[in-house]
Amino acid sequence: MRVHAQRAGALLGGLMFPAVSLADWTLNMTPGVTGTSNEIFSLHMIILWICVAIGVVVFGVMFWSIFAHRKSQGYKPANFHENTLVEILWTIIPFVILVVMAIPATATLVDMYDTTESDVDIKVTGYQWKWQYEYIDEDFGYFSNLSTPRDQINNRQAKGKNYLLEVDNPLIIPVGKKVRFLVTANDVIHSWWVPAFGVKKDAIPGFINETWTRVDEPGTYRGQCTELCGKDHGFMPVVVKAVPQEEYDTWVAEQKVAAEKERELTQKDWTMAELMERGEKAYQTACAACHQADGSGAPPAFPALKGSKIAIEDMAAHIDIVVNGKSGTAMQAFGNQLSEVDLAAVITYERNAWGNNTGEMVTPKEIFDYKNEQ
Ligand code: HEC
Ligand SMILES: [Cu+2]
Repeated sequence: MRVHAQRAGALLGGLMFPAVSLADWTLNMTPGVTGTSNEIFSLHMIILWICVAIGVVVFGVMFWSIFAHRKSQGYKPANFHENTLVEILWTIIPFVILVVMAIPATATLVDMYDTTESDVDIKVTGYQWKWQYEYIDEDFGYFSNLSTPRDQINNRQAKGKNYLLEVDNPLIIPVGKKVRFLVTANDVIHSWWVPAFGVKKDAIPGFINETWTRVDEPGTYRGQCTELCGKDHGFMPVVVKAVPQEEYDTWVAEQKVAAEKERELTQKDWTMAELMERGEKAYQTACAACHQADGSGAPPAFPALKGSKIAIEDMAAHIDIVVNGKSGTAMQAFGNQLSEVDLAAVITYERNAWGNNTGEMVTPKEIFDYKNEQ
């Protein structure tokens, strides 16, 4: 009740003293930072003012007519049917208004759908519950996971400034360049949305939707998945960092070197301790959402891995379910989502953590061979 009273008070205050509270009480949409978002914003304003003008004229005439011709003034109601002139007017005027509104709206839509002549192409894939970004012309890609600590989510820690709007690896794009996004999904329908860009595109398995943006101001822009996609729908934010071209070029070069290093790591001889350390990290980012940090799962939906038959006995089945997933369940195929090193590490981790002390390890090479045999 008190909260409601406070909010009502704030609203009333806001209406009475707009200047004072405008800073944190904005009723209007925000114009965003791209050409498209600004076009959408001005379209919204034009249409809004057309509606306001129509409202003022229609209600003005109506209230004035009612008032000026009231019964106490001795007016007698007219009693006629069909007036061709009036009927033609009230058809033509709205028609003209609609056409006037459709012209700028169509121009904006045509512009939004024009994905030609892009400078950078990025494939965006929605997963339960993260985004994958692949730089098509550059031959590398990565996953972008929520980075808000579980302790904040579970109210064991105060919530941070960008609570649920922060990720480990943001999408990096150059400023002033046309960036084309090819949007799709791997499991269920998601939707990639960055309000400041005026970009929102459904990510549908089996389809590729295109959209684009050009950001002129360097900065960090945040958005969210905006299609109800399951349990952690609210936990797959979008973070885009627009950086100057030189910075972007350096970053791309680094990513390519890192991707090459990762491929080399597959051939290295790994020790148990190294795999366990890496496996724990990979497990916390990729698996803990369902199987929990301590491997206890959330049965019956998500099985426990601690003491699970697959995790302590059948090694082949263990590799198979992690690499290929299990169709028809939430257990997705991680074969393409994680590197060979991370796959080997996470499987080794599961076979030895939480008292699953099998002492067995899987090497990245074995995973590499396993994948190639398929
Ligand atoms: C989106 C939720 C989800 C995520 C994330 C997830 N799993 Fe699973 N996992 C499941 C479900 C559901 C099953 C049960 C499938 C079935 O019905 O057999 C399962 C089963 C398993 C099993 C078999 C357990 C058993 O006893 O049957 C293993 C092993 C496993 N997952 C490992 C992993 C690993 C490793 C990761 C991270 C790389 C991971 N899972 C991420 C949902 C998930
Ligand atoms: Cu989603």
